[in-house]
Amino acid sequence: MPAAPSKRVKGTQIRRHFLIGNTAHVLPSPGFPDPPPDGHTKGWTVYVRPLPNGPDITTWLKKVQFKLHHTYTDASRTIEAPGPFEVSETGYGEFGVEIRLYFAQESGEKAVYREHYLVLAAYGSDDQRARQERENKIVAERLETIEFNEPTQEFFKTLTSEEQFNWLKVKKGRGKGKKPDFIFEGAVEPTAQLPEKASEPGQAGAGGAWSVQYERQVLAQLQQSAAALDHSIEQEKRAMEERRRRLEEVGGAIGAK
Ligand code: SLL
Repeated sequence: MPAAPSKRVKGTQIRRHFLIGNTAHVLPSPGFPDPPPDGHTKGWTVYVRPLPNGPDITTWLKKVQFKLHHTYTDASRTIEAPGPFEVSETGYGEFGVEIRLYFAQESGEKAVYREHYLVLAAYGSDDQRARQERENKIVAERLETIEFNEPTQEFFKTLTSEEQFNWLKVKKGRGKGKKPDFIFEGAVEPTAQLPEKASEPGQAGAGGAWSVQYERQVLAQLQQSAAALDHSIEQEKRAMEERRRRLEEVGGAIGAK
């Protein structure tokens, strides 16, 4: 018999940030069938990924279901941890990929739904489009946040464990007499929080644009709309829905810059 879910940690919320997005290439392109299937002009990958230098998302994310357009055979694709949580395909058209996130058993949380509308064509300023075409690579991704409200004690332990950073560490100094020393790869000290400032401002697609600064801007916008709302439970629910929608819009607008 499965163990009874453990007690919840009262008054605690744990938030995790991650990315949902897609890359796309004009075919033929390395890694995709050549010649491409009849009528297929683009190769793409839709994904759910950790932030660069963020904690391992598989501590809380155990399974992702991507539901593709019905023109695909086996439109429902399920990826189990450790992933990578991504699906690569070829095709001709854009559509909304339905994404379901399934959490660790001990969380006691139900699956959560997200959508990502594939971007297959170059977008943004003339310069940005020129670069995308030159590199034959389009990246359209947005910051997502998940909040675990009053996590179970067991889940809280997982979410706060040191091991979730292990994937960012590389072993150094394995020479004789030297103890293996774990160091972090990359310029940014790993953290469960967002970096204070975007490492490369405005460079969506490389993870560089997601920062505390950016988050504050988003939050400020959200607070403005939230302030206009009454505090009754019914209205708070509507506000939550509104925030989610705005976040997605802001994410989309950033991705489309
Ligand atoms: C469009 N509304 O016309 C969209 C439909 C269809 C996506 C997109 C090929 C699937 C397959 C494919 O790209 N489907 O032949 O396996 O833009």
